[in-house]
Amino acid sequence: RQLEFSLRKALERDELMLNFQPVVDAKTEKVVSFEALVRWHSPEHGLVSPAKFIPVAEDTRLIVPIGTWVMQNACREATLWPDHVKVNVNVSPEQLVQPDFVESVVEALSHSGLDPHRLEIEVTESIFLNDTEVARVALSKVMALGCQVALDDFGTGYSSLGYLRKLQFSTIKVDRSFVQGAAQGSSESLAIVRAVVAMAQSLEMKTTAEGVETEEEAKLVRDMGCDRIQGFHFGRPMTSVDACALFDRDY
Ligand code: G
Ligand code: G
Ligand code: MN
Ligand code: NA
Repeated sequence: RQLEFSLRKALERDELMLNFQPVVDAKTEKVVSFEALVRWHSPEHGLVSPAKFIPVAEDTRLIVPIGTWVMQNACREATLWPDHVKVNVNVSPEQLVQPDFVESVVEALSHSGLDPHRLEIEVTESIFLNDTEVARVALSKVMALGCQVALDDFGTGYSSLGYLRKLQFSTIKVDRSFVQGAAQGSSESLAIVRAVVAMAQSLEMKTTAEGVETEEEAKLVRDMGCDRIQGFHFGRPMTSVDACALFDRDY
């Protein structure tokens, strides 16, 4: 594919960029973290959405060097923010099961000087479909370094809940389909968000509501007990310069 050919060159031609989307505390609405989201400005294809090129990268294993690049640059960027602000980095299943994954995290932390406690890795339930034990061991090792691990897009995968007994995730991210469904009055979505929040609380995990676009949605998820909120209402993915500028104000 043509996209694949261009993507192979993207790293060496320096075409990838990171954007950062704020995650706020549900009560104080202050920024507690930024999620790093990769962007690709291709001379041949224009601005390509990660929803389009990440799957290509995963199929071709290009996700490994791209993921390493994202990890290094996200950690370095986070050192420019106040100490209480974390960085969330998405990690694909294929990346997680590389033998040198843990080493690459250690390297990103040591090169940047970022405190491991300020790094939260985001994985989806799909990591528990294949190579379950390899994934679990890799995550245990990064947790032992002091990093946190969040479960992204929770409820949209096909995995069982058994793995929740084996790994102490710091955070469950409630997928935006449930958040927006609940806000539109779907009683099923409401019930699901409530159940996820209750489950997270009893497992001593935090919840982040994703895809919050309006004040009403923010109020709803706050009232349902979500700890943190992410979504266009509090900030779109932005450049690192804009992310830093937020701290010149009252955050
Ligand atoms: O930023 P946006 O909402 O367009 O992202 C679309 C998808 O791409 C999301 O599922 C997001 O998790 C994924 N994505 C964005 N950046 C990264 C990244 O650095 N690594 C991986 N593995 N996925 C990413
Ligand atoms: O899969 P993951 O949760 O990592 O994906 C993050 C994606 O969600 C990014 O592409 C980001 O642009 C998108 N996103 C973030 N906030 C919102 C929102 O409020 N509404 C919608 N529709 N998408 C959002
Ligand atoms: Mn994510
Ligand atoms: Na998500």
